[in-house]
Amino acid sequence: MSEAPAATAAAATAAAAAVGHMPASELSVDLHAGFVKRQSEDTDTIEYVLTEHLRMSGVYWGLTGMHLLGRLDDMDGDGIVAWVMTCWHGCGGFGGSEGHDPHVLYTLSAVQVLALYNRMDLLDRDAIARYVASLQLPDGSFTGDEWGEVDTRFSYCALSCCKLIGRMEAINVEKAMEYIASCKNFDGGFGCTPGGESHAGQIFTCVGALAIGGGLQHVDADLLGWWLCERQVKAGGLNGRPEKLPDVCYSWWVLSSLSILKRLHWIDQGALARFILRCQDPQKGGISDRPNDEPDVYHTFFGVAGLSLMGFPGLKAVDPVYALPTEVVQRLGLYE
Ligand code: GRG
Repeated sequence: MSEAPAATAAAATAAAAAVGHMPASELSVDLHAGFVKRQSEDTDTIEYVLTEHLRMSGVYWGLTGMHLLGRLDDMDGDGIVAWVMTCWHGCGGFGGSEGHDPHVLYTLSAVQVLALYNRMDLLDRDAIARYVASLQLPDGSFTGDEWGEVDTRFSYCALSCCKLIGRMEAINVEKAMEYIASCKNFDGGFGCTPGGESHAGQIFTCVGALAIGGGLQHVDADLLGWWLCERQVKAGGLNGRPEKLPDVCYSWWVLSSLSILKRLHWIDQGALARFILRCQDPQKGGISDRPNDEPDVYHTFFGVAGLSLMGFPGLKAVDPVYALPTEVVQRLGLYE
């Protein structure tokens, strides 16, 4: 059911133009930059306390969002880099906050933050590679930490991390690809473990990991592309699986996967962009999961990143595989 190349190219151009021609002023860049900065400074709030365990990823979301908005310089880069290094453990992994145990997700987030600031020189790449390799099981899967939970999210984190630090040889990439392929379902999607329900978030991790490890031949791009574009609901937003509510974060999980599969134009990008723009808080800034909900840094980042993937004017480009600004990915030579 592949479309003829000429029709595909024409549809892609038309879809990109729909968003690329929207007025840049519809995205409240100043308000969103102010929102992200305040979230990092207001350390007395209940939200700040309750998110301590995942701070490293929160910092990555906030900073990548700021970079895409062209406002990374508003942040205290030196202070952030110093804080990241306080979360490092001698075993090679990073914790989610100072004094927290290491985990492959926070190790990836820490590496991503240092990549954003071009401070990868601070990393002990061999120690990180040994830590990530220690989490791989004989079937090719990865645990998140020493406690043994297996999930395709951790496969993505491991592969992305090793690629960013230039240590792919530390892990068994072929087995990693085989394990992810074993998580593929009849509908073309992927779950957390073999037989797990297809979910857009897991699909990003599997398609992204397969892209990094050279295993995209395991994806049925037409079947999965169809499942992914079925995620668009009447309001224009995307859900993560059938019969669920739309949520701005799926603007990333779904769209990045479609982009990797070169099928971004299979959804109505104009309608999705308008849905994301309706989720902006016009008073305090930030983007929420759905219109009129409370904004947070997670949805702000994934909303901005989704708009960036669709070519919204004024935003820097984001890479769909690494979820980092294209200029950072180019600087690291990840596609060379
Ligand atoms: C570098 C971007 C990046 C990611 C690192 C951790 C990870 C790798 C990816 C997470 C992928 C994932 C599973 C995302 C989904 C998150 C989410 C919104 C889960 C909610 O699930 P439900 O079941 O929500 O509560 P629904 O929408 O199905 O009702």
